[in-house]
Amino acid sequence: MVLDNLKETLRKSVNRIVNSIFVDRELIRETVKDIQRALLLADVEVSLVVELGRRIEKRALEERPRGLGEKEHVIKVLYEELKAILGKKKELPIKKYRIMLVGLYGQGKTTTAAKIAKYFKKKGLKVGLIQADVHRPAAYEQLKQLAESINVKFYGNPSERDPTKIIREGLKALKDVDVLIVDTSGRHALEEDLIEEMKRIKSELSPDEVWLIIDASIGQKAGEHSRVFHEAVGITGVIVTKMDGSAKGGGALTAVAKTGAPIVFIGVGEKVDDLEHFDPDSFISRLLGMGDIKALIEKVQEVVPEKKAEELTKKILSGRITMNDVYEQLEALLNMGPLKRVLELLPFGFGVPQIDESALEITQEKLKKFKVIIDSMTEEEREDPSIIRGSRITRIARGSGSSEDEVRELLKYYEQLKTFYKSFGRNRKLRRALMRQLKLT
Ligand SMILES: Nc1nc2c(ncn2[C@@H]2O[C@H](COP(=O)(O)OP(=O)(O)O)[C@@H](O)[C@H]2O)c(=O)[nH]1
Ligand SMILES: [Mg+2]
Repeated sequence: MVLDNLKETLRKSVNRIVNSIFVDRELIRETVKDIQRALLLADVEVSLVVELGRRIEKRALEERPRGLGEKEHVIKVLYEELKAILGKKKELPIKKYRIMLVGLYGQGKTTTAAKIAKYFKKKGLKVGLIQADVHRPAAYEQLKQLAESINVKFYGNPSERDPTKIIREGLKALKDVDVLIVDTSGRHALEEDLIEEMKRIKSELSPDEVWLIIDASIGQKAGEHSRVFHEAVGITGVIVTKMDGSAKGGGALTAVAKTGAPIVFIGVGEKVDDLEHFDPDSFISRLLGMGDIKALIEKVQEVVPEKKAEELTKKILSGRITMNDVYEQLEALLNMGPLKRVLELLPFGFGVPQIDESALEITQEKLKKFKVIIDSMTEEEREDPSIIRGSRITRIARGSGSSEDEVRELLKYYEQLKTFYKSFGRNRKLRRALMRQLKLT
């Protein structure tokens, strides 16, 4: 697993906080020390670790949690500060898209090209791969076989020495694909002729994205690595591979984030499915083992600024939830069981509003299926599921390997949840409690 040691320490820390009778300076100091030690073991840069510890301690002790319990406050600070050192999530638009992959030998470029192809294919898009690595004779066969195994289009020409010609021909051969992914040659180091070659390919291809592939085992050096590639050819994102095998993953991730380059994906194994869209939010939640309470902390307990609180209340009261909300809830449900229990954790001190429970009781299997289907939706569709009709249903079904009926079933589930949320709005007692919780009255 990714960063096992760090995960274990973080979970222990969260548990210690949760189980403590009260939160005092000593508890916070000890927690911070443990976390710092684990971060250093994960190869995170010393000054970053020191600074992080300082901020956690300061905020945990000095900020006055308005409406939040002390323990929740400390956990929230941990979560926010850890998240901050991982940078921002990179959204991946679902549209016509050309991606050029760059990087040195052996970093995982070719493997990752196929993984990305599979990722977009699962979104229901037509994907094509081009092999423009003219330096490694085996590269052609390697990518061709991978392309066949995931059933996406492929173009390459093992007898051509000029990568720009391959690009030109490839663009013609694969002109009907939505997402085009181009694998390129590496070198042992960032030499002049590699820079030259990358620039020529880039100008021939006009990619929307240039992603640098970095092996996590180089640790903190990933920062400098990312910077020099950016200077040479201009990168729009980084993919850190072999996160499964390296103890230095923490160093690689934080060093890259520090350069300001977004981390797009992480590679977590040798198989084509071993790729994760990188999201600091869920990454940290998982490390902390709080996938389940994250939604609660964020949506309800967080003492949000007045304006955001208003938005949130309106959203809940009007039942204007998105598929992203449903997705988060599914995660919680998969972890914790019935929605009823999740709701009981909400600090309302009231019962759960009257709902038709049978409507919300669905099998774990179905929940998992729903998650896969939501994975195949675009951001736009997740925000506004009402646009999902006709050909969109077909595309989503194809991308997620499910039937159109299953997609419709999820849409129905979504409508039920919406109605359920609206019942917050109709129940005056609950409504008042919610308003009070959000400090609006
Ligand atoms: N464990 C693990 N191995 C990986 C990952 N990504 C790539 N590899 C392996 O790294 C080696 C080099 O990969 P390759 O794609 O050929 O690198 P390239 O030279 O940059 O194209 C291969 O043995 C891959 O199976 C990953 O995320 N995890
Ligand atoms: Mg390769």
